[in-house]
Amino acid sequence: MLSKTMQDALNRQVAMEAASSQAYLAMASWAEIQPGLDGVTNFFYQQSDEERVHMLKLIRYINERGGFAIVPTLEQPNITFQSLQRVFEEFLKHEIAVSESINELVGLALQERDFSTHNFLQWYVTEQLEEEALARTLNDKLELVGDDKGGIYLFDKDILLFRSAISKDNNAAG
Ligand code: OFO
Repeated sequence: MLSKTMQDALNRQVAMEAASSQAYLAMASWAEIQPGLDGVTNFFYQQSDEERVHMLKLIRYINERGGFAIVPTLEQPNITFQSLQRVFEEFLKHEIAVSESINELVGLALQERDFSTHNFLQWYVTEQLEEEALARTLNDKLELVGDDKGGIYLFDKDILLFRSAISKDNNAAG
């Protein structure tokens, strides 16, 4: 059975994953109305779907452990961006905040001697490692490209390949 403290903390993470899904959905929608950003658009639609899956995993886990998962109210995320660079800076900032939140949860699970939750959270630890690495790589690439239109064209064309390359590397390392 989950302690009340652990349940509340996991429910806060449910809200954070839901907010991530909304934030990335807004990025997808913004990218979709910019000319020529099909790759970025697909990337953020996929990213948004993944965050929903992360939220669902938490909901199922909380209920499975005798708790009650709360479906959260959502605030409207940022819906417009000054540039592609701003979108990816925000993406990285967001992923760093999620990693910090997961680390807090892991610490709490240990403190509560809740080893099932500690074990469950390891999946999120690995996922965050991957997502932060991906967000950093994409920011580095955009910095190299600057305002060069040809570079942005190639970035957009290859963005989904960068993601699969990073998850392959991490799976091989793991
Ligand atoms: Fe939920 O995976 Fe990153 O944020």
